[in-house]
Amino acid sequence: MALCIIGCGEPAQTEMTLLPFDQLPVQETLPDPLQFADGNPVNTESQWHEKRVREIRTLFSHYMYGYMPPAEAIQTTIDDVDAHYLDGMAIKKQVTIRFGPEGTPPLHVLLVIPSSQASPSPVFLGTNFYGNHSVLADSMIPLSTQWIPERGAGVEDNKATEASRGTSIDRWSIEQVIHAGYAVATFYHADADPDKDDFTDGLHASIPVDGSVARSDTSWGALSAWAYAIHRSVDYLVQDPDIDASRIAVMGHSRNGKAALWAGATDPRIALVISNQSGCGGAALSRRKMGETVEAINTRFPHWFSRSFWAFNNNEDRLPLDQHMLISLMAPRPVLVASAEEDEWADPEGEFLALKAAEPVYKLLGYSGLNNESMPTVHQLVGAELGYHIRPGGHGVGPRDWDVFVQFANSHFGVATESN
Ligand code: GTR
Repeated sequence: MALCIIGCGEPAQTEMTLLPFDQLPVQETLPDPLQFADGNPVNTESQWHEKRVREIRTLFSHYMYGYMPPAEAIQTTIDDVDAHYLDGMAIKKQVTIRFGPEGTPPLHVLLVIPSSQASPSPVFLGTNFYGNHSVLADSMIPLSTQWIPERGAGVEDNKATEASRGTSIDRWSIEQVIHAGYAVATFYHADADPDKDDFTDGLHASIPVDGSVARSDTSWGALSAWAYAIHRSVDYLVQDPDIDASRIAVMGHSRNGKAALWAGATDPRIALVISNQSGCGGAALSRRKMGETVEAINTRFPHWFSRSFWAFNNNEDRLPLDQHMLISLMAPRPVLVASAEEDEWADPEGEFLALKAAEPVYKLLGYSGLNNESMPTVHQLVGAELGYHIRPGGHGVGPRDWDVFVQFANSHFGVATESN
């Protein structure tokens, strides 16, 4: 039996017993987020915030995503500012964020801010799949020099070429989002950890956890590295006078949606999270074993999670957690879970049911949560702090999804736009 180490650099304020895999009880029903590890009920808001949140974060760190190192102080350089961007509609900043021991790879954040805003702007922050140069067709955005998967458009020998500029424009729909009154901040997730099965590059190779950069059973996987880098970007955003530090939303699609949820669950400065088709390891319940299973994801992507998660292949019922508990860690902050009808791999119903099962935590804190008993039909955004939306079509993210993200964020951030 191991004693709990609280993840994410937080001071340990509680101790709980973390059983080895073979001593974990089989639980066919969902574990109760409102029950302490010792079996006692969580009855009050302060019990939730002061103790249960830490327990649940520890469970996810220990058995699933791996422990992140403590926050490292950041140094930033503004490399480029264009005050008349997008025909004067926006300001573009390219920011390099450095942290950690010498040799730690920096994050390159692309920030586009609406210039029409009189006050600091709310912002959508998130990791991108293929490099900042892919989200806008702009020759002033340097091509990423990181490893890029071959499936990316305009990628040759795992490197970006000029042909890859602007190939993910729709995924971020930056002009549309700027027009809605939001800034967009994004960085390529490979700055934090290239998406391949190794532990030899990215933050893993530079920032020790418990004194070592060697991979242990509970070391941080790629999703934790991406989430940690999102936190370091938040460190920058809260200091940028053009950004409203109280309205930072993190958005992620698919694997980046998994990272977005984990980042939001471990950083209360993130005011809102949007998970788009994040599926297994994101918003979808593992115990359903629908679409992508724990075994399937650990087989194809053994580097995303901690090694300790591999034991749950075909053993989902031994998990002392499930994804409703990840969502509940955001409470009472808003979370939108967005699914697509044909994206069965991401198990839309499992995503809805996880949201629903997080609701008792929101209710304990005095909020209404989802307020919807059954899955809505397509095109309806339902819920209060917990929002759910399903659209027709398959896996992907584009302008029509951003309409929904903006609608959800507007209702919580109080943004009025022409499109309202
Ligand atoms: C799939 C993977 C999913 C999802 C998706 C994506 O191959 O099985 O978990 O993350 O990739 O990121 O697009």
